[in-house]
Amino acid sequence: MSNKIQTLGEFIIENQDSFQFSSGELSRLINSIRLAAKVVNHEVNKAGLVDILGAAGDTNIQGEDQQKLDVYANEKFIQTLTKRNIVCGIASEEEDSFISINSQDENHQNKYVVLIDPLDGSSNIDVNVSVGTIFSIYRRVTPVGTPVQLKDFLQKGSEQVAAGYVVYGTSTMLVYTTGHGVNGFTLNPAIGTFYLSHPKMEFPEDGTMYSVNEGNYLDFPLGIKKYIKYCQEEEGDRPYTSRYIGSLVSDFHRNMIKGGIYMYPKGSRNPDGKLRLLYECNPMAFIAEQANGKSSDGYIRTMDVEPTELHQRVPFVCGSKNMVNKVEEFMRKYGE
Ligand code: AHM
Ligand code: MG
Repeated sequence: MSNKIQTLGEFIIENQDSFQFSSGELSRLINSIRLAAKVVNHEVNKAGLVDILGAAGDTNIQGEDQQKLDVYANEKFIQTLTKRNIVCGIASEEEDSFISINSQDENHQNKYVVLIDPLDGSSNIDVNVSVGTIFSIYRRVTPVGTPVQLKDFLQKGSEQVAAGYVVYGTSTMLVYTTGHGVNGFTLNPAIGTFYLSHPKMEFPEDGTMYSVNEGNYLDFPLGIKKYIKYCQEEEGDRPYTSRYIGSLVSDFHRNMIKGGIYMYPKGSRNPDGKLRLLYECNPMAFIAEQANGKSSDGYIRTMDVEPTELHQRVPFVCGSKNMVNKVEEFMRKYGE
């Protein structure tokens, strides 16, 4: 093997054979996401120029309407996946219902559906803080050549074929898994190429960081309150510190590299938690497990939760294995 740094394109081709029943379709799908991510990245990076280029809702100098970035990202991902004719269905945080692609065409043999949060953490865009894209890929359960149905999307997280995220941060990274570990690729913006920069990413088994919106503390289940206190209390040399960006992808990414836990528990304002099972929690859970981490709703494994609706919310606790185990221990002991 040469010492040449691998590009994402090369990596996808080289690893194609490791997919069961590989036909190149999944590789093409990940390639399309790579392409759309680059387009969205370009736009996200211009967000700070809003005073010069005009804010969302304005008309720019070319007479084009300026769009909100989350709407723009949604359009770009959907357009790319639709035009290249790679998937049979898409569900997005930005769309009320799922989209069926080429549903009238019996010859349409595509077998994958994608669930996507095109721009998560979008309240951070206006203030130049990292945002991300999250995606989750399943094999459809209904026959190919027929229109997709809701049940193609309402599959348990454990059925995912691939999942990943893009973090538009100080540098832009695409991190994904196809069930054979987690690899991270950093974009070289000068030439528009992603390079394998973080092979075989893993959560440290123990971490020091806890990420939670403590503004909601009074609302939290007792088990979570006790866990936060456990992290805060000076007893022995507990190493914990708090880090919360409020952008799931960025908080997760940091915790995976440094060791930590992300929590969005239920509360009276968010009785089922805030985050969405199908395109926020499950893909992050798949990545976490593939990276030696763990994810649960405080009691049961995120990827074992039975989905009942497209935009379903669940409590979410995800990160270094021993930290998630500790939260589950507190939840069992103290409960709600
Ligand atoms: P969004 O899908 O509306 O962007 O919400 C998801 C985001 C996550 O990225 C982040 O971790 C969380 O919401 C922050 O919520 P809060 O502001 O309540 O702490
Ligand atoms: Mg979101």
